[in-house]
Amino acid sequence: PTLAALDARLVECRACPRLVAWREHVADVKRASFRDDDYWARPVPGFGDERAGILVVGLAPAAHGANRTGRMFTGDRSGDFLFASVHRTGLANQATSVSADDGLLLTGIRVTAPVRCAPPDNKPTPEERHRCGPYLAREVELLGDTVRVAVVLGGFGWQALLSTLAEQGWDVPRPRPRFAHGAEVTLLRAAPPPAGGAATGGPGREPADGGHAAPEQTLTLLGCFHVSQQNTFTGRLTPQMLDDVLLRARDLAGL
Ligand code: DU
Ligand code: SF4
Repeated sequence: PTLAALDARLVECRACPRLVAWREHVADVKRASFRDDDYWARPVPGFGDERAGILVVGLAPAAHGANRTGRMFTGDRSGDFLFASVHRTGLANQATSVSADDGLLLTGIRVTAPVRCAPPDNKPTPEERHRCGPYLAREVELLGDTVRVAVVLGGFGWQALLSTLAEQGWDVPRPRPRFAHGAEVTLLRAAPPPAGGAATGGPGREPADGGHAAPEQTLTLLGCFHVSQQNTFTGRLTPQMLDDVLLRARDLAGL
């Protein structure tokens, strides 16, 4: 069970007929400025550090961005804005992200999305979100040892991540915490019972062997307006605002 194995399964997924049709249609039609590109036109894996302390959770691949380049947030204005900030805050080796082989390396941070195929109008349906959720759940699970902070870009990702975490046994309050720019919510998860351990301790979370259980795991969600042009061109999200969120994330992650 590795991230590479998860990605290998993910890129073969065709579970959402509407999104499969759209990701391939966009690749056939193309955008004039990219007419010489071979579009990826498949599900897009998470990208970056496999031992990340910070996970950035977006919405879904952009039709002519990640759906073209095959790398999350790569090849469009959203990615330009995001990676410039990731670089300014010391988490990337370069400020630009143009293609999957451009040499970009992320350190301490990873970028992903709750829906992995480009949706029409950037709007996945609730069913599509639900269907794709297990890929995010699995990714979070595989990062479990290291990830401390989730920077969540927009309300869609916020709701999707909270659902995923609730399913994985995190204590997510009801009613669910609301998305806002600057929202900060720390969730706890009790350590899972030791695999194959003496299951004689009865119910509850007490370790059966008297104190060798791992400490509770925590994950802090930081809300941030999405890096889409709707927000960045209008000044609703400024570079400084995003830098501040990423610096806060670094702090919380101990990076
Ligand atoms: O081939 P690989 O070392 O598993 O890396 C896959 C992919 O992730 C590559 O494009 C570099 C990127 N990456 C990164 O950004 N930061 C890391 O710490 C490790 C890999
Ligand atoms: Fe599969 Fe997710 Fe793409 Fe749906 S959105 S086809 S579940 S990868």
